[in-house]
Amino acid sequence: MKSAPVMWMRGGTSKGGYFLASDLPADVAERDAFLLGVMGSPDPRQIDGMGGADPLTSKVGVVKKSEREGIDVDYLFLQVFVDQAIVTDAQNCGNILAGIGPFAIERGLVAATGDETKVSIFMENTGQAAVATVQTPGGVVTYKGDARIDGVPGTHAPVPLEFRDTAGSSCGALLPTGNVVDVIEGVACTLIDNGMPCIVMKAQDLGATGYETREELEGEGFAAIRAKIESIRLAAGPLMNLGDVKEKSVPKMFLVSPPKNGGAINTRSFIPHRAHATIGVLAAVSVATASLLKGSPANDVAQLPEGSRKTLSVEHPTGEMSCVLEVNDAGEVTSSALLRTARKLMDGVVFA
Ligand code: NQM
Repeated sequence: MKSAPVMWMRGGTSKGGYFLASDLPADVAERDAFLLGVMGSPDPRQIDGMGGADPLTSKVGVVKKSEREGIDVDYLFLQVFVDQAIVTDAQNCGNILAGIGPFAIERGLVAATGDETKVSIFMENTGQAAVATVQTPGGVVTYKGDARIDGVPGTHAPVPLEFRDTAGSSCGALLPTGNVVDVIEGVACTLIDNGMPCIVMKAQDLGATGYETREELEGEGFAAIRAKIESIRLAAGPLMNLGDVKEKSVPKMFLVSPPKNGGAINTRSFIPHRAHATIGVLAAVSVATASLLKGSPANDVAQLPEGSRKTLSVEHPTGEMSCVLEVNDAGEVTSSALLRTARKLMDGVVFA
């Protein structure tokens, strides 16, 4: 297979190819070989493909009409590595998720229901559901609007996303080791999964400030800290029920510090080797959840609002992401909601 219909979209602060499952080879090896060719991987510049030489722009959403009760479409996320010949479904992606509702309506998998259309999406990577609300004035998807998210210039139509029961999405439990804190290589870590497997550590415990720019995090001056972070990640993978994570894009690694701009917590993340320009969606939910756990490194630096419905502004290198968390009497997060936007960039045929 050398070509396939595709829509290229920005979803949140990520970008990638959106395919109908029926337009890709059913054989996984064949599909992955095709997608590597589409993105131009492996190559740090992805010069011979559509990828943007960044894991955040080397992403794929595969969509089909769902046969599940109460669900409109099934969404499989695939991360195409930039400089290695790896395509993995071992992680989900909440940013690419933001484009799934509009794509499903545009491709006729879901009918618009008025000025707004709710699309329920089964996330195949983690076996959980999300609901996206898409602006469809006059029954047609619009990408134009007044919503602004940090990390994306301008304003666009809002795509609110709601999640339920994301705890243990990939690790089987919110805290896969049963502990709020595990000390790995002398560093206090929270190993947590509320939609995305994450390891949350205090920046200062690694000798960082936590306020570095993406360039500083990826620069020579940070190499020793990056090596330490990777060795913690490799040790933690099996403890999180993820097995050997050497060739996996999870767990994501977080350095947290006190908020600087009136938010709840400040973050810098590695996903897991490149530094994130902003923050992942489900990763933000997981870190926000960690900040609620008494005795955790995140709790130690966080400024938390009161109440059972908490809006936690998670600061990141280029702004913040507000997570609305519903918390039950036991202090557990039962649902989360975030605002994203998305935009159709092109619709056509891609060649591998
Ligand atoms: O955590 C990047 C992104 C993500 C993932 C990554 C994401 C999420 O910003 O739900 O959105 O962690 O690889 O697209």
